[in-house]
Amino acid sequence: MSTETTIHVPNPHLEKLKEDALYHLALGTGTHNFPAMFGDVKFVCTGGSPSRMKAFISYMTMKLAISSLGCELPNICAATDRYAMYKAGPVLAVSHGIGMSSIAIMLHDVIKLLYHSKCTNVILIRMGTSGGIGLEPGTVVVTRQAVNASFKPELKQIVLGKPVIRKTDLDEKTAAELMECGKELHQFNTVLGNTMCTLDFYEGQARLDGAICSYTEEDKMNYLKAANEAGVKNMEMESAIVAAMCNLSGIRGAVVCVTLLNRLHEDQITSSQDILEEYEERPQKLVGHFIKKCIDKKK
Ligand code: R2B
Ligand code: URA
Repeated sequence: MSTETTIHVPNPHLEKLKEDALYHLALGTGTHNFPAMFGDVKFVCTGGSPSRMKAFISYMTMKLAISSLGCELPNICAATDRYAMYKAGPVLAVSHGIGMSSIAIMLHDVIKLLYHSKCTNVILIRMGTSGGIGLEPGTVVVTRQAVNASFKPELKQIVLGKPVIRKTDLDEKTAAELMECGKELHQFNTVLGNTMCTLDFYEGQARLDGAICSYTEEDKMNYLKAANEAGVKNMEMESAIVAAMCNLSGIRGAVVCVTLLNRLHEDQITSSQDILEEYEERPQKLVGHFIKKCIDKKK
């Protein structure tokens, strides 16, 4: 019996489209042969910045010993500067910008891209940065559940003016395998826990250093401690939509973020550029190890 999981697009209107223009990726089914370009994709890796995705794909090219004939891999979405996309063998790396609305648009287009390409058994992983709660900076957090600002594992989206609640659990098996990879690498601390996904970096994450702040330092500390007691290990701005959209489209979703600071001690990110760059490489190393292991297992 086949155990292939296909991409699910729960949208009956798509069938009626003669051609599908993925506007924000500057790709379309009328102009590009999706199955030929992307049919072998098994891992979609996404992170905020285009340059981080470019660095990640060169790292994966080396790690998987994929020949690029000495050339830099091209940005597949070069006709737009909204997002950047690179491909090396079964790995697709796409940037997502900052925040849930930015990543949601990219995910709509990438999920349709995978569907039109007839991809199967796809794993999607967000690799990013975050603010830790009670963790040593540089710790890598593998997300179990994305939670909202009230620490609930749900995402409220407004559709046709009404709230729609979507579940934000991430794939348990992938999270466990990523944790196992953290142990094998043994290069930095990796923990499993809940990630709070916010709409804002400043007031949304209880900072005192934004242009606007409507609470006291005591309010801030009480909130962060309550988050910690509810199992929140870190805060960032995209995990909930990754979880919700992967759940709805039959994709195994994961979120792996390094903590840049301990929010119980500080609000501002003041580590040197060298330290921050080394921290940002950690999720990539973990995900690179995971992908290589998955591929080696299939051989
Ligand atoms: C982490 O870092 C960014 C904000 O600086 C945001 O994209 C996130 O989730
Ligand atoms: N990204 C966030 O969203 N918050 C932080 O504190 C650091 C990075």
